[in-house]
Amino acid sequence: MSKNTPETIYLKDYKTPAYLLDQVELDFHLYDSATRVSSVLHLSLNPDRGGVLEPLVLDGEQLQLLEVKLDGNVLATDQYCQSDVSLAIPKVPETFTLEITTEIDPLNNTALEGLYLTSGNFCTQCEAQGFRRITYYPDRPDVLAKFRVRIEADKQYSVLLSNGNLLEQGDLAAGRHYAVWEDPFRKPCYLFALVAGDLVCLEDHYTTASGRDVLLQIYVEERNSNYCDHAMLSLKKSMQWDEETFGLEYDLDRFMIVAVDDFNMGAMENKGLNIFNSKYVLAHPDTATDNDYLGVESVIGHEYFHNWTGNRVTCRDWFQLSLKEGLTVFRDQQFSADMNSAAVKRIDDVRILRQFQFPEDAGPMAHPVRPAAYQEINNFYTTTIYNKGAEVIRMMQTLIGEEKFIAGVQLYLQRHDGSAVTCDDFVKAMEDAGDIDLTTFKRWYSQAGTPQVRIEQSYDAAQQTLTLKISQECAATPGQPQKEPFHIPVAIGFLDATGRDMPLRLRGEAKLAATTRILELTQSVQEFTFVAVDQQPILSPLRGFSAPVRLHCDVSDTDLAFRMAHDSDSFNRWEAGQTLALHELLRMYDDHRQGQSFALQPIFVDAWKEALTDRQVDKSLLTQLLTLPSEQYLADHLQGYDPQIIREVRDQAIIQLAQSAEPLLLQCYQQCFVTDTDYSLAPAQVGQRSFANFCLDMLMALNGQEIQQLCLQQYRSATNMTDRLAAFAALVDSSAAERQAIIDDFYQQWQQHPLLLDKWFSLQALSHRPDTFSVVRDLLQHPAFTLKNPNRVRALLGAFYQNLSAFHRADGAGYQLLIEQIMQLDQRNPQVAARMAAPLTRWKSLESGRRELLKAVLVRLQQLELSRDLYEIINKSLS
Ligand code: B3K
Ligand code: ZN
Repeated sequence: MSKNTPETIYLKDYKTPAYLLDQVELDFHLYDSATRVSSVLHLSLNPDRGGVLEPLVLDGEQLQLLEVKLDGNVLATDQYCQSDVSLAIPKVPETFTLEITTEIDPLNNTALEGLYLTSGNFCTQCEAQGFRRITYYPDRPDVLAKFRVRIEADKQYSVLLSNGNLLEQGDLAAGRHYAVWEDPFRKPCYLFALVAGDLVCLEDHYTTASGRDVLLQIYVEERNSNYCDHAMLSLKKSMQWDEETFGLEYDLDRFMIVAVDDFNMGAMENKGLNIFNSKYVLAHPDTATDNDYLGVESVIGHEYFHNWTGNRVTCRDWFQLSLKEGLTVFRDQQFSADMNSAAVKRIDDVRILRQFQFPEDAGPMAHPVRPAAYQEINNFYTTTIYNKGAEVIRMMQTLIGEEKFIAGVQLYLQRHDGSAVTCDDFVKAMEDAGDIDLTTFKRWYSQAGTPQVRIEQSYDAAQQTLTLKISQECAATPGQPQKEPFHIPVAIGFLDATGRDMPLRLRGEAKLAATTRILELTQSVQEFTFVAVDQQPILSPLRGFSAPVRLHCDVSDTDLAFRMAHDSDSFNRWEAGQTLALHELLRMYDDHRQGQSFALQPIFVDAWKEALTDRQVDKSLLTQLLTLPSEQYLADHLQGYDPQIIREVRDQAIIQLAQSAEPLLLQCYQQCFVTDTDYSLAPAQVGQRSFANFCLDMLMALNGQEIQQLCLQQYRSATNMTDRLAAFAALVDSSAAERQAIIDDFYQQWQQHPLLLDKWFSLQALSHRPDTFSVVRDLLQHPAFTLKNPNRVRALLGAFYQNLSAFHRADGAGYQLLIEQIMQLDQRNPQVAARMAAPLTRWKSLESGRRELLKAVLVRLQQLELSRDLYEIINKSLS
């Protein structure tokens, strides 16, 4: 903890490493609170640095140094300098061997970085800078080495794992045993992993396209051994998909996954030994929902895909994080789209982008996809790096086309296999494969902020032309007062009066062409004129959400309703409905604020009811079409928003829709509720469940006793967790007489399942009931609540702050509650504490009363002793 302003690291200061590593040998003597780590590092001066001998500086934090030897000689304490964060040896030869022995305390490692214990098992997390908590080392991603690792531990830790191939294992005296692993691929230390635990192993095999046999292993605690089938299946699908789509095969003989309960994020792509938050491995119909299943599939895919995009080709420095994360998120999105409903996946991805990334890009933590500076790198594992980074990759694919994009990825991997590179290197490969100049496009990497795109259309009936005037601008973000225009692919289509797509022809083109057209915007304002447009079309702009921008386009609600019913682009059907709903809700918000009555207009209610009866569209998509925009999305469209008004308006709209369609909703529910089939993840079945549960949820808003009984019945007789949890969520949010009994029942039944207990906490914290704040306060005292487990923290506190009106209470009590928890958490786990602080940073967008309260709280917080992680967030949010 430090109150001194932490050092800022700048991209412009990047220098190649002074010394390079060839080979690393690590020897672990595992003991819970006194693990001894011996390393042998074979180092040599980096020829790039001009042959000048420099002091050797190694990174190291929270290590007890026992001994240093240089070329076999023990160094006296005056031959090296030790600080809290480094070990420096002023004089070293050009090539030398360093042997270092340190002692660390995994048991008391509460930050969950480096080597720590979780449920009594050892595991590691080294990205971004956790390896320096294991031993002194050049802890930077551009230092690559071959690792050989020996692990020695008590036999109670029956499984001893590290990266690569198992070379030998055996027994030792005093109830101990050992294993030796070697990873043939050079890697940066952030990809190092070690696991030692009492785990069971589930095995399968995969034969690669070239006929090699790969052993697949999933390691879990015994109690979880029945919950791994879906993860294994997802892994095999990922391997096959990467071969079929990108021609990429797995490269080692063994691929291991270990599931642990205490993990700061979702999972980690360590070479050959992925370590996962158990949330993204365990799945069974009794305990996991459809969304959990999809989450497992996508994270297993994501980590597996990193083997090429991240591990074989890695990042030169942490500013390039999106090089691996944006690209790998894009790849996992494509994978999920191919495995399930592509339209629904796209809608989900855009929803996430708007819910989290757009607010980030408009707030004090806004940063480019490739940031220019940071204080704490862990704060930069953001939705901008990940999700906007994926959108940037997607735009390149849109610009050059799918085939050339695949060729570009392959070229990038061939060129840079085994090295640590930059985002520029990736873009260069795309330019070469796509035969395109991406100079302007690269501004997406260096400029933060969400561009605003405005489209104005004018139709000339006499000339049969339609002109689109498209302009763009981007508001200032911290440190970037002025922006240059972005290169934006705008996919558009025209609908005729019957709702059919019209072929498009730009002025100067010979013939009518495809019905979706990519317009490339590279300047502040541009005009595009279409000819042979024989009737005034209805514009379908930004199809598939072809760029991460905010679109402004003057369209009537009638046209939106028409597009919601007819657009051939599924994404834009959904988008039209969302825009229509947004207009309605914003108008209601204004009415409410002015003390007037507020209600949806009949045109919206009618369009919504018509969509409800659509038999053509698949049910997952239908659920998306019918779901109103989130409270956060509304907040994002208001200056100085009042979360309470947003809540009342949106809830009222739901009640109005449910009232006007009650019999229909009941009918849909009864038709779609699946009772007699075996649980499967087939898209049709998933769609039916989501639609039936959506209808149930809408009906429950009416608080009728009959529907409550139906809901209770669903809760009690459900044959899978998707249906049970949907009923449980609706009951938790209701005033049903049985409500508390059901909450208790769920707890009794599932308290042995941490992941279900997480849901039990979350759903109570997400409730729209007026007593939610005091419920959350009580839950913080519940014996099952603990700050030690990140999942539990996210389940209760993370859900609570997403509950906008409960969290942003007018008296500021929500802020106080969160801050007390964050301050305690900061002592244990700064990384998670800083994440939990994200909602506090958005104070500027609130109405003045709450804004001042929240600001005052932040100012007080700034005076306290904070971790570097939390300090950066709080400080930036006030500057
Ligand atoms: N690369 C890891 C994230 C590491 C986060 C460190 N604070 C998981 C992933 O994105 O695949
Ligand atoms: Zn990743």
